[in-house]
Amino acid sequence: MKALSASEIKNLLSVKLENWLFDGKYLSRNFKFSNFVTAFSFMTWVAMEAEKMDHHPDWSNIYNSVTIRLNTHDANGITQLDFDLALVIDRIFVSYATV
Ligand code: H2B
Repeated sequence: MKALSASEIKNLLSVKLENWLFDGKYLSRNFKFSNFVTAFSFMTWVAMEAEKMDHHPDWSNIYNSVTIRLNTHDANGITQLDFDLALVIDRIFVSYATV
């Protein structure tokens, strides 16, 4: 999997992932929930999808807040896999917001 260039990353972000930031190393987004259990449930769902994709997030959780950072360690950069996983994560988050 080939690492994408900074301009490719910015372009893909602006088209598909407006809520994600690129800091030069990671795609990142923060997610807020009503409480810890809901946040952790979201993480569980993301974990199962990440495992299926064999592509895993770097993340942290404080109470109702989950911060996710994506990159591809094997390629030492951002690849299409990170965009694929970010879209899956966004879809999961949207469904949480409407439950
Ligand atoms: N996740 C992420 N984020 N980056 C990787 O390079 C990566 C991964 N590599 N999950 C996978 C697992 C690799 O180690 C296995 C062997 O496919």
